Amino acid sequence: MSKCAVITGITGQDGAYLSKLLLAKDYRVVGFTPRRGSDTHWRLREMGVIDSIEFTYGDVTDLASILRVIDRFKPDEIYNLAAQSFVAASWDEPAHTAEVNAIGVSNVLEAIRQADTKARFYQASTSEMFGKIQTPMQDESTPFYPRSPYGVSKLYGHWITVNYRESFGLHASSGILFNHESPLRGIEFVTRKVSDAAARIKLGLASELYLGNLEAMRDWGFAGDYVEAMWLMLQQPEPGDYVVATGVNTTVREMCRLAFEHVDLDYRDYVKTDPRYLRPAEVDVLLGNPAKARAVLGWRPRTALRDLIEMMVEADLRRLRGD
Ligand code: NAP
Ligand code: G4F
Repeated sequence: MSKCAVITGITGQDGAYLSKLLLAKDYRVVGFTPRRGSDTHWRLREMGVIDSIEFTYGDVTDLASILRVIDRFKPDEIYNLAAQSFVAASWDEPAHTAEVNAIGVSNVLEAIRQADTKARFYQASTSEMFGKIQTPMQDESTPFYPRSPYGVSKLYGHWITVNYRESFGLHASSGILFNHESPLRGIEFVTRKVSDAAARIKLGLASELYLGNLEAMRDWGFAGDYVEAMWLMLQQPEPGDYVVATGVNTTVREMCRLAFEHVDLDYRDYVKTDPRYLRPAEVDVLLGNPAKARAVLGWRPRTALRDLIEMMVEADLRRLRGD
């Protein structure tokens, strides 16, 4: 019999890639989504999976809605991707960020406990928890030092996952994923902001791009590769915590160079800085060590940054041309 997976945050970037992966593995995929005023399903449509997903209304801040989805679908696996995921916005809405990213996780775990189900649980943790880095390369044993309300809220989500695993024996795993991008990335994140701008400028639809800190370094990978690691974590006999990263980092400046070079432009002619995009506290550098994911899960990143950025610029060119 095919397995059933519930995905919170299914309408986000990772939700779209994970749905595609699970459907290809013959899962029954249930999307747990809050009711929104506007259409939030564009990624699932672009991915070509929307008609294969069963949707149910729910919000991770509402324990009853999680209990209801567990009772109704009896999932084998629950992937908690729901979040207020934009770091910059977390200083503007710290309480909401905590409600979704911290209390929301606690609610899903508590629902699993109360329902007394054997459902396996995945928590979408993040390299932002390392923040002001304590070691040049970060792995599962690196101390955390979050630098934003987002990072702080995610740290609660991570530790409550560890705690429910240790307290109640839940098969609950925490994936500490470094930045991962794709053509389905939200436009507010820097890679997509750059790929969209490079495409617009190439097509004569824009003439400049304003960014914040060009010297920040991130370990960027492809979302399509990273969702495989999520699934692999839940196939292990024992739950655990895993860093998922490429082991290579790059500045925002160099990422801009790659994007503009792909359309035969020099980023220095178009990219300007604006203090509006600087953060109250910055995460200057992140660099992950995915050795454990490689050894235990057999997981490897397959997409180099240049290929990823080119894929994103090409997708934005197609969208803007209406192809
Ligand atoms: P995303 O595109 O921002 O998607 C977040 C999803 O969460 C959206 O579907 C959103 O729905 C949903 N959501 C927000 N509030 C909710 C609530 N109260 N109840 C239920 N759903 C809610 O994020 P992503 O890039 O796919 O990332 C997926 C997860 O991985 C997030 O938890 C993120 O923090 C984490 N993460 C991401 C990265 C990365 O580089 N992408 C790295 C590490 C960790 P609406 O759009 O309708 O609000
Ligand atoms: O693309 P970003 O907004 O991603 P950030 O803050 O690293 O967070 C993303 O990755 C985390 C994993 O580490 C996730 F947990 C989180 O949910 C999210 O997906 O910014 C990347 C870097 C930052 O240093 C930022 O200051 O780019 C710098 N940056 C420079 N100019 C900019 C801009 N970021 C954005 N969004 N917009 C700019 O104009």
